[in-house]
Amino acid sequence: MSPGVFGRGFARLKQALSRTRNSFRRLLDTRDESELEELLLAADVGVAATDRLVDRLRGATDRRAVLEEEVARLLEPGAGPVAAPVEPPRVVMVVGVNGSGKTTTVGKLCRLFREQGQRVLVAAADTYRDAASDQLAVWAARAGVELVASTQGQDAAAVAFDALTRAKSQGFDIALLDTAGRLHTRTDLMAEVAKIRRVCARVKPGAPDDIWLVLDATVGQNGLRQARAFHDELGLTGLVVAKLDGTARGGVMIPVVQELGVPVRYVGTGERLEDIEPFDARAFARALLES
Ligand SMILES: Nc1nc2c(ncn2[C@@H]2O[C@H](COP(=O)(O)OP(=O)(O)OP(=O)(O)O)[C@@H](O)[C@H]2O)c(=O)[nH]1
Ligand SMILES: [Mg+2]
Repeated sequence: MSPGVFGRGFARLKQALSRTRNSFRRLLDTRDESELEELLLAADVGVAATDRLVDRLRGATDRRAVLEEEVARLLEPGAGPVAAPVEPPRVVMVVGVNGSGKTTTVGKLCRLFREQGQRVLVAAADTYRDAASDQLAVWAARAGVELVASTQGQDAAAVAFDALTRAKSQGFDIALLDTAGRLHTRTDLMAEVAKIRRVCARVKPGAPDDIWLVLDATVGQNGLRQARAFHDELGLTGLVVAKLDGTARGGVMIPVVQELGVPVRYVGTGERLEDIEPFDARAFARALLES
């Protein structure tokens, strides 16, 4: 297949996936099923997907093609950046554990949406960490979008309320909310993020339109636990998988998609503003398995 089929982002995706690809391509070297199981579990694809993949590989002749097809099918349900159209402003809340890549991802999304011609407002609803608002301000400036700043210790829900009110009255197309990192095991912090969500609905019924979890691809199996906790509390509408570059654990989203039904919307492939790709399950599977 020609390299252009999946567009310009494909080469970058492939580059970012190089370590994960090494671990997936090892699956092609063995027909020993217990070894296959071990390799798949080590790649963090989860028990259910491991069973399914081992099953499909049994007796397959073109093993690479079979694996590619199966990985694409596992990741395909609901995948991609496109979500149902909504009344503007589209409100997107970005959540996740500490250091997963939320603020960086929000910055990248600002640029992406702006390049699509959308008017973007971004809000610093992380009021925990020192200088969180300043960090976001740097990204907002790079992306060329407007910012609702905050100060440490301010009520994050109030920041969200102000931002959405402004986005609505000034005709923004999209409002992005960066939130504080929180451990999924801390019920008080999970309650706080649920409060931010409730406040959004007071400004715009049904908001947030999207709640995306930024999942750090390097965390492995713990990713499913994190995603489940956030999903139970908030009802996630998508995942952004950050830090795909430099990890061999890029299979981490498979159990999340399979077991929680939360689709992947974007992947982060580096630390720069432009290092983000809309997720395409077929391109991902191809990038993962082609030599
Ligand atoms: N290599 C790589 N690094 C990333 C990516 N996304 C984020 N990072 C790095 O991850 C680190 C944390 O990023 P932040 O965006 O500050 O993470 P955060 O989730 O906002 O952190 P808190 O707000 O403290 O919870 C930074 O060093 C980023 O450069 C990515 O896709 N690839
Ligand atoms: Mg942050």
